[in-house]
Formats: sequence, C-alpha cells, structure tokens
Amino acid sequence: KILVIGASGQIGVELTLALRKIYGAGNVVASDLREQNELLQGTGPYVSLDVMNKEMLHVQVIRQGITQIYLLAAILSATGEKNPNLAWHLNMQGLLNVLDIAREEKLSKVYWPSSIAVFGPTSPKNDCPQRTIIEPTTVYGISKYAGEFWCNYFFNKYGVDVRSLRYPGLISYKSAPGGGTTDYAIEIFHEAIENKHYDCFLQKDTFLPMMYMPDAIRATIELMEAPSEKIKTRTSYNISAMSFSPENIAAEIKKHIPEFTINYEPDYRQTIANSWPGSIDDNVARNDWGWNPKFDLSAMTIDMLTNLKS
Ligand code: VAH
Repeated sequence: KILVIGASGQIGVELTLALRKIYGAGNVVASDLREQNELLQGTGPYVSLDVMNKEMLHVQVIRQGITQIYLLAAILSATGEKNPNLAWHLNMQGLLNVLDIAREEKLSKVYWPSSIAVFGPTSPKNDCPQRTIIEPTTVYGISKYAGEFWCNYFFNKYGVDVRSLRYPGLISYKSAPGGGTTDYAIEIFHEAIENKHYDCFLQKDTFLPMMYMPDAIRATIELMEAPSEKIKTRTSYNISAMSFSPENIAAEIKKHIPEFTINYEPDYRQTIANSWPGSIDDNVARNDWGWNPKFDLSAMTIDMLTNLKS
C-alpha cells in the first residue's frame, strides 16, 4: 500500500492519479498539509498529514498498513530563497523522518525527488554529467544534494530501497506549480491563452533543462518498478527530455497563437536560473533502467494548449 506525501502539489496530483490507475485507488493513500486538490476528490483515500510531525506520520504508516512512501513535499528554489531556514528544515527533516520510518517499519520502497537544481555555476553547462563538480548555490539545491547523500546512506547502511530522480523543470496543466524558477514555462501557456501576452521573469536566452509532466510521471514509475539490482545510482539519477529558453517556447506558442507577444522582465529568479546547467546528460539512467523521453517542445506545446483551451 502506497502513501503519497505532498499529493496535492504539482507532481503529487498526477503521480497519485497514475499510481491509483496502476495499483488500484484503495491502495494509494494521498496526503498533504493542505486540503485535498479537487482533482483527487472521490478518487481514493486522503489523509491530512504534516511530514514534519514524525510521530503522526509513523502512526499513519502503521494504521494505514503502508509499505511504500512517495515523498513529494518540498519548498522549491524560488520560495526557498525567500525562506531559507524553512526550506532547509522542511526539505531535510521531512526526508529524514521518512527514511527513519522506512527503516523502522521495513518499508519495501521509498521515492524522493531531487532536481537539476543540485548543480551550481561550477558544474558543466552543456550535457551536465551524472557525476561532476556539484556546488549548489540555492538552499533548495543544497537541501536536495544533501538529501541525495542521505538516500545513499540509508540504502548502503540499512538496506532501505530508496530511489530518486533529478527532475528538470516540469511543465503541466493539471495542477499549479509550487514556487519554482522554471514556473515561467507553465505560466506562459495560461497567459498566452487568456491574455495573448506574457511578461516573463527570465531573460529570453535562459536555456534550461525541461520535461513534460507525463514523461516525468512515467520516469518515476519506471524507476520504481525496475528490479533493485538495476538501480546502481543510489544518490539520484539525472534524467532529461529537452532544453529550451523563453524565446524558444514563445516562438513555439506563436505557431498556434500568432498574435501572442512576450516581454522579458528578469527578477531574482534569473540569478537562480543562471546557476543551473542548460542541458543534462542522462546516459546513466538510459543504461541502468532504460529511460527514454517521449515529449519534445513541439509535442508538449500542442498538448498543453489543447488541454488548457478545452
Ligand atoms: C524549481 N521546478 O524551479 C523546480 C525544479 C529544476 C527546477 O527543481 O525549483
């Protein structure tokens, strides 16, 4: 039985729905600090849960008969720079609470997302490798990189089967993003449809690694369903699908909405974006467990506009 923590967030909603389709609604307990996202209502069990309350979390794991935990709750890069202590505390203690309980209750698997935000300005900008110089300059990146080493520690020392992916910026239409630097790539679609114009908070040539949510959900499930012996990276896997800049995605949207216009007004998030690589090398994930993306910028743009217009 699976517990999804952070189920009402941008990734959590879609991951919960996907897991319910595979394992059955009753076998996936959704939880969040916030009230249930309306897309989840009526699709399966939901409990209110604060991942920072280790005792309550432990009680729920036992009471619900949980055997796997997917931990999506986190403070993302942009919000994290405004609340460094909260971001460190939630991102770090939340993970440690889950790892401790996974060890004590001998849970069969744990999923925890990392991010390309672990890379810093000294990491290679193009085709950034799985293992390289990694010196994060955001609290979010620091917490995710430290978390990767905790996952590796719990796997090697206690045998906890915890698995992780370094998500690029994720684009989706089903639920709102959670305060990330890449959120412009979601906002731009809503603004293009509603106002035919977008004031972008990043410079036009800010090239970043990105992925469409259906690819990210499939990557997560394929990683978790792979035989344990194939998962040789127990910190976190680089995965990639595409890279683009605001002007690239604006041009793609213009193919469908010719009157769309964009303006560039960089804010504090530009500094965060500048510290990240422009593209990622995900050969290790491709070789270890067969990762293979399906959506490029053109296909994602068509799918986003079609679903947001309906
Ligand atoms: C963020 N969407 O912007 C997240 C992600 C790589 C970016 O980690 O913080």
